[in-house]
Amino acid sequence: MSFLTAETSILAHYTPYQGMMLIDGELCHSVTGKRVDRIGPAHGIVVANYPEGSKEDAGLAISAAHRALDKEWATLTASERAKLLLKVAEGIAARVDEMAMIECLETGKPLSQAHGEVSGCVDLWRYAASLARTLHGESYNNLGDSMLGVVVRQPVGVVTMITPWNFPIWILSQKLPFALAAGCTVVIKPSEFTNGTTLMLGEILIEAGLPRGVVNIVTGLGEEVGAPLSTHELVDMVSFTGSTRVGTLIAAEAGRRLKKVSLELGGKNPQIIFPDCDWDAAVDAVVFGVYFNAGECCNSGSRILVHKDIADKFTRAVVEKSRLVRVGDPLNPEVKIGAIINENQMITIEKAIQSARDQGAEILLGGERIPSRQGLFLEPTIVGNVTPGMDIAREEVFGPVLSILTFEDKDQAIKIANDTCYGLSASVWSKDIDICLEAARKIKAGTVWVNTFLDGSPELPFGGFNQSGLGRELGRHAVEDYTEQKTIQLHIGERTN
Ligand code: TXE
Repeated sequence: MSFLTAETSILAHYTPYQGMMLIDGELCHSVTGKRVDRIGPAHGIVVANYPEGSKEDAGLAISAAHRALDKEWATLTASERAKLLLKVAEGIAARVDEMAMIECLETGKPLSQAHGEVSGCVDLWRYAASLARTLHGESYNNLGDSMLGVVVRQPVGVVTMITPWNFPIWILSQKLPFALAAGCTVVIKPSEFTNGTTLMLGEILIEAGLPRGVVNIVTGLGEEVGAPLSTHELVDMVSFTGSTRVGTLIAAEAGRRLKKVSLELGGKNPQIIFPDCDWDAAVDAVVFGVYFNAGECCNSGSRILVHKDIADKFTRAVVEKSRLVRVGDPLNPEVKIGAIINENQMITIEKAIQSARDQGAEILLGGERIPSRQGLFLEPTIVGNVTPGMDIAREEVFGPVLSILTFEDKDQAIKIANDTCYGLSASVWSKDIDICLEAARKIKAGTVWVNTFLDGSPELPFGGFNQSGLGRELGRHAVEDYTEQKTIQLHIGERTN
């Protein structure tokens, strides 16, 4: 394993981003005026500075969103709304480099990956614009001579969005443009670790001409700002991506008040490798799948299930390929694994590795923190001799840590694949179409890839079974999730009795 160091020349010219919240159409400070620095996890320097919002700011933002619901926003045609979303897409496209840089510095992910994330968002906004124009209701002309039924879609109302730190602008873009396409108004609370791209998007929304109050952004801590966003009486729907622990809490609070909830939570995603797989493609997918975004990815391919006949050879191939994955400063173009988001997350990962050791697994590669004065780095880690009952096989680690399990036949592979509380994604690697289709049908996951991994498209719904979440984002129904259906029933003609 080799550690690559800083491209210091880039940082020498960097000025920390001074973000502002967005409430009622104005870029603003928090009510208290307090601000807080974000220290980048890769460089140990201040990379940005933000308002420290509070309950009061959350309340102001929710009221602004509520006021905006029935104003100009409600009167726009689908075509006008779509035009605005397309303008935002162009605004993001114009600032990709700047947004990618703050995303990289705040998350610690490689700049090239941050670049891919931000530029990918442009297409999400464009796709949502297309859905704005196809959203429609239904009519029923088969209810008897004197009745006509019309079902219209109306915006659900004020939607709050609480987002995490792993793909800050991508995850927000899976939600926000679709809610706007439906005609909702929104309050966003980004993760306190990664406000940057969300606040830049706030600036873009103003430039695009979004009416005041339609989107509001409040920065701050989860319990201080996030909690009121799921309990306030003027909030109609909460859309959350983050940990299963906080998601459960939010769903309980919102549920008690009968608010609509959508949740995108964790995963422990299996890749099942059969002996007849395309060997090189499968090895590549395993290595990419676990180290992409330093494993801080709900879709991370964190467990592989390998057929016993090829287990030794396949494991050796994955270990060898993993040795070539470069860890280090995310500004260095050769680096594929950047920094871990914060010390707490690093400790969580270290504990998971230790628990694997304690439970009898074997560390085949890595397993240690890389000493660095500036940042939080971990060696790419592979854990072998893992059995389905071990914590490392069942719990989300959210780090560059791969567990390798073996299976004897297809039925056992499917059983192990389904043996966690999650159900976000999975993949199957075989040239036998029957095996692939049977596994795809029987694995309980929101996405099953066949002979590929981590692919996606705005057209395809994304979300999980079981404790991986509630509801789906993306896909052609994504806008409908932000609507309520209303039945309008009309009596026609003279009454006969
Ligand atoms: O997430 P949190 P954390 C998983 C992953 C990781 C673990 C912890 O396993 O190790 O979660 O990460 C806000 N009311 N994922 O602690 O706390 C918080 O401010 C309302 C999976 O950072 O769930 C942030 O904006 N909001 C995941 C958001 O919730 C609250 C991505 C997510 O933070 C709150 C990230 C509260 N009481 C972590 N407490 C994925 N599905 O991709 C916190 N928040």
